[in-house]
Amino acid sequence: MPAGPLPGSGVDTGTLRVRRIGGEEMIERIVLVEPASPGFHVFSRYKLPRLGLPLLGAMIKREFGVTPKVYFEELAKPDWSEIEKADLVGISTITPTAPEAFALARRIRDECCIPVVMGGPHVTFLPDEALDEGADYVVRGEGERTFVELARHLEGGAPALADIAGLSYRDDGGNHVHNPDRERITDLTELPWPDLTLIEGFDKSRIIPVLTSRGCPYDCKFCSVTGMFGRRYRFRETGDILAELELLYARSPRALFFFYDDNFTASPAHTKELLRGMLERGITPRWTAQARVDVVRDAELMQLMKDTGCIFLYLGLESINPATLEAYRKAQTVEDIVEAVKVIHKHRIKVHGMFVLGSDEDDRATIRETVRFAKKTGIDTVQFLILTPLPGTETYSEMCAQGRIFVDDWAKFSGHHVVYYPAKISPYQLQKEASLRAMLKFYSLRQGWKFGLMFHWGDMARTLYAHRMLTRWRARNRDFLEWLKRRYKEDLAQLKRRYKLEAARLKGKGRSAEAAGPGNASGGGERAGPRSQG
Ligand code: B12
Ligand code: SF4
Repeated sequence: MPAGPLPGSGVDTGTLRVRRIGGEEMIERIVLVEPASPGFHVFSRYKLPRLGLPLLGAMIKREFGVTPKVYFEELAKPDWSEIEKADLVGISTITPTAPEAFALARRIRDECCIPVVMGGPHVTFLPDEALDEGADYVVRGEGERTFVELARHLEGGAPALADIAGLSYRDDGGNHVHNPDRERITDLTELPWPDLTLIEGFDKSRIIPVLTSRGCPYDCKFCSVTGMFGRRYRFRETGDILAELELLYARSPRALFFFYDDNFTASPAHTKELLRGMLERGITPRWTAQARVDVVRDAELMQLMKDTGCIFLYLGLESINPATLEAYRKAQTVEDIVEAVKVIHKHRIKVHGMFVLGSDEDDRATIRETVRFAKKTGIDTVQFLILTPLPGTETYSEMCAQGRIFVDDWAKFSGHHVVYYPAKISPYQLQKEASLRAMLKFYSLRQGWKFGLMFHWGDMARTLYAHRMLTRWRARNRDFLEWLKRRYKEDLAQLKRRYKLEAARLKGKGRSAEAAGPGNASGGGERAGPRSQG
């Protein structure tokens, strides 16, 4: 490759390396990395990679005939010598893993001079940040085609960078360029199956992820799925899914299959066709999936789910506060939730309830009521997440505009930390109530031993494990909790001062308060933007 700036990278190619074979550049060695989660979550025990990288890996194999290395850091740390030898490194990131992803990108930029491309939901919505933090290229949205076109470009062929839809990069002057968005893939069946065997260390995994659809027509305010994959369901053909399942089941008959779809039963007709096909072909692993509460409206669907081996359903319950459900635009009622849990249990399938606490309609009582509700309805496992303004969501845009986000460490945007000012409760109280009290109440030691006395060993193990993870989480996050507490005290003191000044002003005695003005009186700028304080 001729020396000089690599088109679009803004980086001198005297240093960026692309292999030259027979006079042509070749992208031969590709390394793909998904960073580890920055902290514990209730799934920490299971090492679950997203499907983006094994899918891109399969694409690269198909289009270039080369086998990339895929590292999911929770299973295997990337081998640095492989990275040093690579022609292209791809890093995938969601918001909580962004700091780790950026650190890796910077290290590769500084030490190896290999082109780094980043993709995934976080950088899709904030590509400028990624370009500033070590990425040479950012692939926004669905990455399959954009990534292949970029690799072809880096080999010295067409298309030109400016013609690659969905790509962001730096031009020769170092300015950020964002090409127009790429159309989403209409026929998912044209994609290869994610190649899980590419993931280092995945052979020991007892959970097999499968994806049958993309997109979601609902538009929950806190969710970035619609921005990423669109508001229209796109389904793979049933025959294609069955063929993939057959292969995976033959390979790992004892594994638990996890349908990663945001709503596995989005189209009951499709799902029933798939489940019937599974029964006919004898594909009956234990499986689990994410669904909405309306899954229970179709009795035949529920029966087929049971018959094919469904053991657990992950339900986005979000809240038992009707005002919150409305504010989230969840399009479900508390009655729907109660009915769903009842019917699913009738089919001897367990329920994992996912709640999002801390809307502007929630206060301490709502959170305590939610725990009571979860216990009373017999939900088997729960996740009380804290509302998190994730880039790409309306919640994020709204809170940024209102200056309510006060944490600038993306690793804390995990659903386990309060990063914004809630409306009816202080950040510290929300943190204490939702991530500690609520979770510890649900996963109490007492509950664990109770399960033991009933010989429910699985429930007992789950409860005790969750309890242990929570106490470890509390120990690891002591500094953050202390910091929030201090802030809470400072906020209270500030409020008191404001109140006093206002009262004095109203009584006509507050000449000094008036002189200071409302900006000074409120301690102006205390609610800093997301990237201004830690
Ligand atoms: C399975 C899943 C999980 C699993 C595994 C998670 C993991 N390893 O991170 C579990 C249950 C553990 C989980 C947990 C969490 N999750 Co989750 N999860 C998903 C889910 C449902 C599917 C992921 C998937 O495989 N998608 C399908 C593949 C094909 O998409 P993809 O990986 O994004 O890849 C495509 C593009 O992004 C792009 N791309 C991706 N990487 C790269 C890299 C390169 C180089 C290129 C070129 C392109 C590219 O191309 C790919 C193909 O088109 C998604 C929703 C969704 N539909 O994606 C949420 C999702 C990823 N999760 C999300 C969140 C918020 C979380 C939690 C924070 C919530 C929580 N506390 O439970 C935790 C955090 C975990 C962590 N890692 O820190 C958000 C992330 C949003 C954001 N802005 O970051 C999503 C999008 C859901 C949402 N409601 O918005 N999750
Ligand atoms: S939370 Fe679930 S139902 Fe709501 S938009 Fe996201 S994927 Fe769709």
